[in-house]
Amino acid sequence: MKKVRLSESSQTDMAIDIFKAFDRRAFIQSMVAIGGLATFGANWPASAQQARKIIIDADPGQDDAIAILVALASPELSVLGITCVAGNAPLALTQKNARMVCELAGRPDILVFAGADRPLKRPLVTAGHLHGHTGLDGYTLPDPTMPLQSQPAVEFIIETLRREPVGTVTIAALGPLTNIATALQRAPDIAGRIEEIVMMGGAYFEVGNITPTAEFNVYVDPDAAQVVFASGIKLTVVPLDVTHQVLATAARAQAMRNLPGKVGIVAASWVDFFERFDKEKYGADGAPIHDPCVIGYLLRPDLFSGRLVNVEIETVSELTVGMTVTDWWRVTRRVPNATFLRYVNAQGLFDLIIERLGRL
Ligand SMILES: [Ca+2]
Repeated sequence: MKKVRLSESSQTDMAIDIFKAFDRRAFIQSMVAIGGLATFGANWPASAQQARKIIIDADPGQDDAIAILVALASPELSVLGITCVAGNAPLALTQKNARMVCELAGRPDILVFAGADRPLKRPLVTAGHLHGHTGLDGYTLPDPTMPLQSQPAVEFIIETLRREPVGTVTIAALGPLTNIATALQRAPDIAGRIEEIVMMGGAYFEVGNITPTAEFNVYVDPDAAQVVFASGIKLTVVPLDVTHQVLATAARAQAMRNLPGKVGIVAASWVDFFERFDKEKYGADGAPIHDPCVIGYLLRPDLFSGRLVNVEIETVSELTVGMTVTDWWRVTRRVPNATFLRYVNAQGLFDLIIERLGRL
């Protein structure tokens, strides 16, 4: 009997059709059957395991702030430190905002470090139009009293990775990759010690949100992104393709607001603040909640699916600088270097985010 072998592209077309036609369980079973998409469930549930050690590298930012809150509320994660970078707002604000968020979570013991105040090779571009003058507009929190660590962020990253056993520290990257790339350039030995980098950044099917082809975090420092994508480190990318499915609808924002305690009200106020811009921009029912998807992936990888593919960063073209050129259809022989996520169970993720915010 003659065997019919589906081409790669028809397999994936089938995947997408199936995704549209059936519920998520049927979709995943189909994916596993045809080998078209990988799903991730091996690390869950984590409650029975030792807490996973993470460094959060961030540029808070309202969505960074919610991500930090979810991480601090999650016993499956041990936050070794928060390293701040310029991005959504200048560094002086992002490091201050990170400390305000830790105090909101009742965790003034968290170590917060200041890192790069500008990209590797380019002038800083911020997103004040989205995040407001403070980077965290929407709810006025008291100025932090917990200290900023005197050690520079890059030194902390290097020292921590050299101190901890090989393969036991994950980096959750929520902003431009300047700190991480600088650490890798200064101490190449740490590349082999990082368990995984899970980053919010890039876009392929959803194209760009700061230029027609570029997502903000990669656009701000494409040279740093290039260093990270070429590092050989296990890399998981949470692109706009995923985050644009995770919308803070009115009902979800209300669920945050209904939580007992202050944290839910603050988080809902942040969502309200940037929602007005995003609603106008995308015409969707609610703003995408980008950075919490990274923490959500660390907690519940089974909610996501994607593909191990090659991703290259455009650093030269004026037209498309910062583009994550993703070989989704595997039309080149370039070596796969990143797991590029594509689908998420958005309601499952939101249920998790709200449940965790409710613990604070
Ligand atoms: Ca961010």
